[in-house]
Amino acid sequence: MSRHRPVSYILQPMGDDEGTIRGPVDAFTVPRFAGISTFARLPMIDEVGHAGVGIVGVPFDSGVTYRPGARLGPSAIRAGSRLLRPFDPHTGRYPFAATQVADAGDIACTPFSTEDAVMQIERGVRDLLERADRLVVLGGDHTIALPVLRCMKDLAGGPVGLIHFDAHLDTWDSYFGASYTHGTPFRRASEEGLLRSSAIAHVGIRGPLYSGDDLGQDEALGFQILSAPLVARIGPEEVAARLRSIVGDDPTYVSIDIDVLDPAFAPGTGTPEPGGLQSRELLEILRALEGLNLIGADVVEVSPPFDHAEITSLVAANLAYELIGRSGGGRRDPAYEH
Ligand SMILES: [Mn+2]
Repeated sequence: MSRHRPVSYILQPMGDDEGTIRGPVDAFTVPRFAGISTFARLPMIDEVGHAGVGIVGVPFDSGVTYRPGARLGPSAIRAGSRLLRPFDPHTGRYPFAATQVADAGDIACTPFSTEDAVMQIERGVRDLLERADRLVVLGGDHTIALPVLRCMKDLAGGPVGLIHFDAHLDTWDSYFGASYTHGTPFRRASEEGLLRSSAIAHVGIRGPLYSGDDLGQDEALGFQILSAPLVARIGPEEVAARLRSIVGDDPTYVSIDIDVLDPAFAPGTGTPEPGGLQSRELLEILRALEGLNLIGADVVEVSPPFDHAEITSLVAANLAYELIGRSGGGRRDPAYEH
């Protein structure tokens, strides 16, 4: 069958059974700066029917308390993902080759009502889970984690563990009387019974709080905290080991607020806090979480208007790449020893 295809859709066949899994556009045929930006230049989900891992954007930022702009996150992360290559030397695997990974586009939601948007996002994620086994979600502000977690609970058949990378607790009760904001998703998720309270942790917490009681209220929900100074002290491998002992082998959701990174590594975000993780530390923690029972994941709070030279969207794309690797396994290169 010879059918004309636009040059940007020359996709590399991948997988053991050559051709059954469609990989990214071949960068040796079409330069990285050409063509339409899907995540990592992967096919759209409509082109493959069903995906083992779907990448979906949620361009919503009406829940922010400081700088806006995360609604532009998904498109910037896709642009930042053009440099990703198909082989991951840290794991010896091709993360796009064990299962079909595809870009599922964006979930459209209203920017004018946060309550309506939360419902629309939940519906969108539920619909998408008919077509994808696992999701990596690109935000958007952190509000979006709540509707995603509602769907994760149903996907897992019960409350899920949570590894939450963030400068902030995001377990506050409300802002200006509003329950659904980017500072409250994990309080709501706890109240709704979406989380296994014995298997939830924050990583990278730092900076000033409203009161000393913030930590007490957070602890009462069950959260354990691996603060940013602690991460620097014990290192990525020990952080990952402690996280594994907290969440165990049961289904776990990973939520990455890009502000967990120091503003030097992620300036393009809404509520930056000095003293954060380095990109290298966070990437190494994610690599060391190999074997985690990952039910789903997000990367949120990338705000391109405050970014410089794509610093933030580049690291966000690489974090999503690691999350895809932890979601689908990836096919090992038998010839690769390192
Ligand atoms: Mn957050």
